[in-house]
Amino acid sequence: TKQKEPELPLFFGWFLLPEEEERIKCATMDFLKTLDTLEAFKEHISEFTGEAEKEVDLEQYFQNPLQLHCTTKFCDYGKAEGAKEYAELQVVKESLAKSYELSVTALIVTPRTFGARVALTETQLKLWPEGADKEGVAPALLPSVEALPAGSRAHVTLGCSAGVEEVQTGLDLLEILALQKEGKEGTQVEMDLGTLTYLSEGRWFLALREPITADTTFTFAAL
Ligand code: ACK
Repeated sequence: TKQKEPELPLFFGWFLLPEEEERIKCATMDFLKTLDTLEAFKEHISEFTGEAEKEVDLEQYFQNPLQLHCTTKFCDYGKAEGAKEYAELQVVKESLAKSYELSVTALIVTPRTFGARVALTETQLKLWPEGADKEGVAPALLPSVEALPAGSRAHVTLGCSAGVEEVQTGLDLLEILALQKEGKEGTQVEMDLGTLTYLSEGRWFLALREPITADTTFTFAAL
């Protein structure tokens, strides 16, 4: 008789503990509330609204994801390339259900997504699949992404605008990092939380003065 293949999840990743989720959501919402009142932001408002002068309430603009997490491997129930190989890695099996502290070092806001950049430790990078940074990246952006350190795409999606999928957050983050590397930074604004930089086409990057840490569990999405 043929043995049934073990089923693969939608994705593996670090999932924020419920109390941590609340704390991160509050802190990051406060930032959104401040951002849409800044003159520098209002100057570029049309990149969000499609027309100048129109106001935007960023808290309403972004829809919250169900559970805050940092994806390591998107498996798509086994349909994604390398899904089975990842699930079978010794380090993955050993790390399941273990606790990890993630460090958020920056926040990004674009007309599509709102996200937190995660700086992975050496230990955490062992769970970051090879090639994950460039998966689904547009050919034009590939050379810049390949020049970034492994794990550059690591993030927590905090919200997406209507009709945008969560996968976009990592792509927006990579684009911003590539622009920064090319020195294409625009207006800078000092905020309580850190330095806010504008990177054209409605892209904003807040480098946090103090990283925000979050306790997580490494596991897979049950859905
Ligand atoms: O914010 P995220 O990392 O973006 O969390 C979700 C999670 O998997 C479940 O959908 C991410 N995701 C979706 N599709 C892909 C993909 N093709 N490559 C990498 N990550 C993906 C999404």
